[in-house]
Amino acid sequence: MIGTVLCYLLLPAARLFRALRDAFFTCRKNVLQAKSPTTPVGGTSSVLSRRQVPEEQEALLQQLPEEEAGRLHSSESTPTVGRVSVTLPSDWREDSDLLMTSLSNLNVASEVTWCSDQQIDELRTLMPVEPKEHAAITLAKLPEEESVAVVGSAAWAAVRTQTDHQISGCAPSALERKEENTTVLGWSLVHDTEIVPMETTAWSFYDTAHFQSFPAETPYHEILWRDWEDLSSQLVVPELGSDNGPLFEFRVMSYNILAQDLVEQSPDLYQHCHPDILDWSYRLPNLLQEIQHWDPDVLCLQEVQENHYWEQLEPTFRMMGFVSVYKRRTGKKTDGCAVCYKHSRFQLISASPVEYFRPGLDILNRDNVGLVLLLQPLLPEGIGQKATRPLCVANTHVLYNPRRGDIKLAQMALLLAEIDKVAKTVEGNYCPVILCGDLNAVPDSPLYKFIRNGQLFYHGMPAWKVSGQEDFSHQQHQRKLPTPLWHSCLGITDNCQYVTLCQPKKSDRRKYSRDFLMQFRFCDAACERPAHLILLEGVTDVKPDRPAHWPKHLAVVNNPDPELFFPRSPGVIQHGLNLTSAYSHFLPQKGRPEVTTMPMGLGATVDYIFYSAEPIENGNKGGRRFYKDGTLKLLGRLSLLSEDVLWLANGLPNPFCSSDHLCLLASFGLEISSA
Ligand code: KL2
Repeated sequence: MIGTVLCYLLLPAARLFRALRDAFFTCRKNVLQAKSPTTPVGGTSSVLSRRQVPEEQEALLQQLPEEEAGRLHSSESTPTVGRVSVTLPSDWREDSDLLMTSLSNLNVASEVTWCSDQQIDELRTLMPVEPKEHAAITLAKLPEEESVAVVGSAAWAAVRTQTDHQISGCAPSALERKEENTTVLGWSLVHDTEIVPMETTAWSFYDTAHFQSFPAETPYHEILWRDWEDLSSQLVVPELGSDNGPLFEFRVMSYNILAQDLVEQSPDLYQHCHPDILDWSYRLPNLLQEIQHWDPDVLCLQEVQENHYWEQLEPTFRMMGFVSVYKRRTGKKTDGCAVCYKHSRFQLISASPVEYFRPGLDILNRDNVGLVLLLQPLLPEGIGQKATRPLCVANTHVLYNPRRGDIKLAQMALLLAEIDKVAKTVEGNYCPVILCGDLNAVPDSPLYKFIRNGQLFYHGMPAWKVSGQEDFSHQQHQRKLPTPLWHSCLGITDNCQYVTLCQPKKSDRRKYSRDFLMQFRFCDAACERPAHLILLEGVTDVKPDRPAHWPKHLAVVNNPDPELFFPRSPGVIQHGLNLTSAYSHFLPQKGRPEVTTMPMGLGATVDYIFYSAEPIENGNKGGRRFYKDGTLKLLGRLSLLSEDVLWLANGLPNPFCSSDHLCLLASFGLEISSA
């Protein structure tokens, strides 16, 4: 009996404990690094950050035991990254709260197949604290309201008393939605009726023979360690002099969270994963905790499944203090993009969904979408008559198909045209722009260069080359990019601007192309017989028949009144947004490329955070632009990983990272000026 308990309960429990403790230290260290006050720019400017002990967190700190609060405040502390021995008794006591939280879950779990009732009873007797107490704490409910109201400073409204198991350093909120009986708490998320396999899987994974194994002594978080890179000290802003103003600091996350429907549609892509870790009930809490942990102010998500958005993500984000905007992909696709922003930090000016699908246009016949928000940063009170420029945030998930670079470029052109419209001020310049997304193109591919250099000569280019995902040069038939890339009826110039916005109307010189006029042949107005039309038999008494394949709507949907004739620049597309990447796509310390995803075990960067910068004059080498920070300053970022490191963790997703992409996180400072 004792042997059974030791083998089946205590050893797994010890491993579980080690995993939780490691997670605890990772969490704390990462947050301490990420949230440590930013070094003043050039030693002169101050960074106005709510992270310098914001009110909500201060209140929380007061609820924590003193030593925990002290640890949270201290940015110097370098926690021991846990390689915890399995000698239970001392460790058990030391972090019993953490362990108890997870062990208590076993008591409410109905599906713990490897634990008999008797074994659980015996385990209970080992618990130093009455388990029900913990279960009650873990699963305590919010007031029973159907929709969870945003209360006060909503982000932390759900935090209860100091008896909560707040893991210091983690965003200390306990979130729960009654309907799902789901609780986010520290690193463990628990269901009322069913144990979420986070705990079990996290350790039992080590023992599963068909996984690529790595030494059980090396916990996931150590393998997958991501440093916070503080870039603020590198900021040189000499022209601003010594009295440059404070900055509005905010963090932006871009994350492709892997829609569950896509997992289920392409199981072959995830054969390397244990089925349990692909389960949405396993992935959701992990994803939420990761987001909660890094605590972004702006969150750009891709592959957000619509039912998960409305039933789980949006309500949870609301409780975390986010306002969320969602755009589902067109057609039968069930996922889409979401942009969420903290309502304590931004006010929405406008939100523009962009559908790339345009009926009748082959180059835009896919169901991808984008979303462009204009946000007004909310400055803290008491800093006088100050203001910042609005911030334009765009998010997209571009077509995957590696062969169809033509479509990818056209999709990007549509998004850039919308950004141009949203971000352009009355004076004709742009407010700061942040463009996030999964672009399904690698760094230095033509698509990437187009965004970064503002220009692409594409004439005669094979379509597969655009994204750099795969080499199809050996194939006999290679689709070439058409010139011009898209039809004029799209109403978008080769500078990626809506025609109506870039050309004043000259009605006397308006010309319509034949192609443009032809698309009106079967429009509703054309099919309706004017009441006063003289009846001529066989001429004006018949309706034109719309062919079945003919689109019901006009190709131009977003742009009701385009100038229909405008000059094209064959073979070249441009944009004027001056965007550069928050990431360098290279890990200098490792001498390896950064990786944001691992399709079929091959690491690649396809996710980006681009931001507005100022081009350096004469800094154009071979078409590659060089930038310095402008109104928007890159203050830091969460380091990415290399492919070899992800291999050690069995690729993506794995028990620790619950998407097939890594999240990107960057911290920015926006100049504040006198209003
Ligand atoms: O690479 V992705 O994964 O940005 O994470 O975006 C698409 C692909 C996503 C939405 O279409 O589904 C994945 N082989 C591999 N992955 C595919 C394929 C495919 N043939 N088709 C779609 N996806």
